[in-house]
Amino acid sequence: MKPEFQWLADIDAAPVAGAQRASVSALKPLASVPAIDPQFEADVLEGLDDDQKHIPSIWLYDRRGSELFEEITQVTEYYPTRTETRLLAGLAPQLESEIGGVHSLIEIGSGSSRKTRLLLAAMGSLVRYVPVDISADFLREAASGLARDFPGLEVQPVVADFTAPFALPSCGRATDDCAGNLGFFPGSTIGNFTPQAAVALMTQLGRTLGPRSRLLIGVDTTQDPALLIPAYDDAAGVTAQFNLNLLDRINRELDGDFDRRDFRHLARHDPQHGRVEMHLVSQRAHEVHVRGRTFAFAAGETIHTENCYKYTPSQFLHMAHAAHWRCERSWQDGGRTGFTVYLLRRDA
Ligand code: AVJ
Repeated sequence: MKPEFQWLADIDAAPVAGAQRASVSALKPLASVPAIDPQFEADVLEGLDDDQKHIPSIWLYDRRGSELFEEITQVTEYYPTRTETRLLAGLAPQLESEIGGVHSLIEIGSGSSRKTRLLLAAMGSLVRYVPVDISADFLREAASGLARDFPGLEVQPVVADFTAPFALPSCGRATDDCAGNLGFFPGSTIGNFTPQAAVALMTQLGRTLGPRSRLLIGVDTTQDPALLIPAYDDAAGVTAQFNLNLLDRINRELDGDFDRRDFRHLARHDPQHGRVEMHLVSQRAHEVHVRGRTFAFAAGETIHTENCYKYTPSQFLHMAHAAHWRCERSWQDGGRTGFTVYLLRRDA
């Protein structure tokens, strides 16, 4: 193995990220009760106890966080969304002839489902849309909007943490008819995962989607700090609000007493890991309480809240192969970002 891929050395043995987590529940049209999530509590209490305080980025996406992320996708400095949307608009009309007989589109971490419309409009063979997202209310709204606009389409939302194995709802077809499954994992969300976790996730998605299924996945490759830093620290401060919302969520759901004025948003580029990191920086020495526990902050101490890896094509293809996917086609942005959409196929 070449040194640049040394970090891939032991990924084959890596366990599925978060496999111990809660399982899927079907989406029910209930009033939303913000139940306390024991995993959230455990992640926060453990993460704040570490030398480098950290909280897994999945917890940024409550209702408010998902709304703020949608706002981020609209700010000028945030190039990934519009770059990927442009790529998808170009490739969508080619997909149907490229891959015939696709009946189900399964979107991983669906958010507002905006990019999905491009695919649904271009692929007449699709009869079923399965959006999978952790934010139930957000998912419900996006799903009902799509069901309204594509009346012939069966929409089957799944509320799930997709980092844990989840089952696809039955599509009433022969169980081995997976060649018609097209997974859709846009937004470079794969960048939230370390190389090991990304391979584990793609392996698990391959099992869920089934033999001979496909995966259309967007991956940001940008390494230029002049593009990256403003994208993760926009002038209007939307990304800062998104990051700080995590403190409000802890206060609300875990009896915390964070004062967001004591923290500042920080985005920093780590060229060695090829990633952007988001942190919340304590502005003074102080103590915070969560669930009756006390956590001390030094001035300048940070909570690491997100990693956004920018995988190069060779890194990404290495990971895809390790997860038993092969590349059928790819479409790369010709501009400064190098953002790439890959069409992967699972052999068996
Ligand atoms: C949702 C992981 C794709 O990494 O660009 C955007 C998250 N965080 N701004 C990204 C994010 C701050 C976003 N992903």
